Amino acid sequence: MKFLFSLTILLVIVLFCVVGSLSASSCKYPGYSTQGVTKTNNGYEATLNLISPGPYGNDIEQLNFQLTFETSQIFRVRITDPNNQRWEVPPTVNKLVGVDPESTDYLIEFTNNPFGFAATRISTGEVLFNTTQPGDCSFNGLIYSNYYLELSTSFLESNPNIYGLGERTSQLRLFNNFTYTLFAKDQGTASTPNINLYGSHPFYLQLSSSSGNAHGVFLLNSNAMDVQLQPNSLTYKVVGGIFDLFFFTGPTPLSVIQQYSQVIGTTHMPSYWSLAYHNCRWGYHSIAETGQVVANYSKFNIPLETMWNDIDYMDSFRDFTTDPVNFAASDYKTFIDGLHANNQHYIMIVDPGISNIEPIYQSHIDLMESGAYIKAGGTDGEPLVGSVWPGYVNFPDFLHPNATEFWTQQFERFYETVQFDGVWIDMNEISNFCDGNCFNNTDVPMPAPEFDPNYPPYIPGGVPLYSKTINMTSLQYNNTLVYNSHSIYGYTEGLATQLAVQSILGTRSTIISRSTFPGTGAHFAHWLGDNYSSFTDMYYSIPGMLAMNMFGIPFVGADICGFNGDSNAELCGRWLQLGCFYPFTRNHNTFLGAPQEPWVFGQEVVDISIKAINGKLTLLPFYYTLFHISRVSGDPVVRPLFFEYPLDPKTFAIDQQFLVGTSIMVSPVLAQGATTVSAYFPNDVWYEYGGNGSLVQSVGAYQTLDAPFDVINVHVRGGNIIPTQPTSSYVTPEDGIPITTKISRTLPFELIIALDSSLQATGQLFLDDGESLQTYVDNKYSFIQFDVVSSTSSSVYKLQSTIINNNYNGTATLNIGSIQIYGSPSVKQVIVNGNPINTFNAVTDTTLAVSNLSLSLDESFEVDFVLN
Ligand code: MIG
Repeated sequence: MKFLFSLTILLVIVLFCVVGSLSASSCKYPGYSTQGVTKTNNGYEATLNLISPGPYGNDIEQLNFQLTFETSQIFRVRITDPNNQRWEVPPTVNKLVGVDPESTDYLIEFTNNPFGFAATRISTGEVLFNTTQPGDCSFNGLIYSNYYLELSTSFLESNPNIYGLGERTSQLRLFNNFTYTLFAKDQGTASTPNINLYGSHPFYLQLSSSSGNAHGVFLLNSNAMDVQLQPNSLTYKVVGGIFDLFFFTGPTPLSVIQQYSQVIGTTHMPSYWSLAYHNCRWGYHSIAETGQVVANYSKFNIPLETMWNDIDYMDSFRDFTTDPVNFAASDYKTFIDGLHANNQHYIMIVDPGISNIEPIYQSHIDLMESGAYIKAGGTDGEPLVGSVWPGYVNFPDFLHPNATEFWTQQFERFYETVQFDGVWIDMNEISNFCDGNCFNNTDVPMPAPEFDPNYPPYIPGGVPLYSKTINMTSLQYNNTLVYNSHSIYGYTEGLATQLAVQSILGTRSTIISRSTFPGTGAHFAHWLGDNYSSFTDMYYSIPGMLAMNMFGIPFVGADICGFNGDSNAELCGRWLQLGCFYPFTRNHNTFLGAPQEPWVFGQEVVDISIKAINGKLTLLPFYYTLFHISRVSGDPVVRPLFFEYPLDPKTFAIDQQFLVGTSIMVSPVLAQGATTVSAYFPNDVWYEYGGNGSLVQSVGAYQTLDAPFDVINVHVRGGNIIPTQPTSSYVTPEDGIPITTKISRTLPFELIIALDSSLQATGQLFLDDGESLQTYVDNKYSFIQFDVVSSTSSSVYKLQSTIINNNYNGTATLNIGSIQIYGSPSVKQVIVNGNPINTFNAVTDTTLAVSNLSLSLDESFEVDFVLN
């Protein structure tokens, strides 16, 4: 295969020599040619010359092509204009790898006229990316003009599995005949599926159906774009910037994401508490009402970790103010002090728009003094005026060097009144209630007479770019056209917010943003935006969350019980159960939505919520460990089934089930009225999680599982050890508040051991204080490895712990109280560190429970299970 491919290239080259400089293509848009590609120290470079103009004029005659080997599995291609500095995403966004590898897993080959490049996976000969225009002209050659760039690749196999290209509401595996638009926009997930939403993530993962190998491609570009998928090709149609592409050769889906994370940064470590249950709504009109909700959570014994307020708390919807009547400062303080006394937390919303209407207030004065505001194009630097909740506003310019100081100053002042623990940043696409510049339209003159950035010659998505946002003619720092920087606004706001909050709290910040861009996950988190209270939208939350995990934003979740519309007992009960498996678990509702706190639906939903939240608290050591692993290696926290079973085509489109880590499979009910669920079990060893830990008998097939209203089906994969801290050992004091993470993280651990068919299993546990900055870098953490080892011949299997790191000073106070073993043969004796014990019993023929242990986590231990 590879040989044939090289031969073809050779023939083509020979042909070029014969025909000289004449184009070898008779297609309309053959693109560029080169006199030759030069090998550099760690890659290739070439000068490209325009053969014939593209469809929109303003073609750049000469281009610079540069390919660098970043690592053995990552290479980067940059195509730039050597004579003109075009817009590039600021370097803060990506962390470059820049290692010159000694050998690479990929082979790069070129055609000179027209110019094209192809990357082959050396081990298999699979062509991963090939821009060479096909003889049938089914796609164009490279087009590179001022306001329009186009590049295509052909696929090795038709209709490949493609994932990514967000943000949108869509099934997990993308359609093969569809054009996906990428451009940050305030449109809710409840709108039409597949359209572009709040963030832009020009990354895709491609999985070969025949080999099970995966590779990934990231286009580092913040301009509006369409990515057109056809059965045999993928085409980027971008309205600006440069082609700056990163290629990841995998070959597993997991390694593709790890490699992508090497470029964009691995996740930030969330605070431990932020992984527990949050309650929010738009329409808690006062501190009294907010406080009543918190009190109700206590009254109904539902473990509430964090209470939120929406824009209701503000004075006339102005950022950094509080309503003097309904959220009076003294009441506010008393309320938050109360939360903190109960080990609960508080988060409120902040929007980017700063009110500029009379009476002018301090934040506006500060913004104007800082100079860090977005300016209306075509003026002498007048601030651009948009309209959001407070009315007319100006927007901070987070590319401006003064912006962070301005923003920090606002939060510092606000913190004197409101002692928040995290910040929710919304409307940062930027969302604008009128299109463009609604106050005056002074910014009509365009940067070039023939070019209106609101209506570029090619409009991705077909909708004028300024719709629902500010004019594309607006200017940020250094005369940056918002046309170019639009989709990184939320990302840059998040960075400033993170710095502000960290400096105030001195601990990890908890920032949840609506708009995101590659690199976001390294700094803050995301919720999936305005969904609808419907079973359909509950389903869409799963592919939404899985896609974000592929985009390096593992801390993500959807509005539980649904945002728009009214929820109901059945939907909310089901959604609470699913939502307690999201990494980010928050119930949130819209202003006019009927209340949807668990108790409004009666005791049954209250019970469901208690069980679901306790389930998450119980699993938090596992989730937290997954976040640590994600931070170190870039692994997703939740992932699609195909990540673990890339050779099983039945998993490729599954997005109604998902995995937590590699080892827990969640199969929720997503249909109204259903009391069973059809779940696929990949060919492996699976046990029911909880209950009796019974073995799933038939694998490699769909099974119908019982799913009464209060049950979400969860299974553990053989070969894994899951560290848990069951909350069942905690008794809520009669007049006290329900459990929070402050307590749950001190409880005795229970190891859930799911043995594989050779009686082996492995797992990890990461521990630290849950909130200090840099515990990993500063070596203030513990990391423990658990292994079950056995040899087929022996009559014993052993659980061993290995302390890999022991520098969290709370480790000694933690201990393992019990162990559950799924898949155990009959055991006659259990020996703990050499001493036989008798506190074990067979729950079933294959499930063994060991209780009354007290194995300190800061000492390694061994437990021997002697078989009958
Ligand atoms: O124009 O702050 O997505 O979660 O409740 C709506 C009010 C503005 C949109 C957010 C939603 C939030 C709402 N916001």
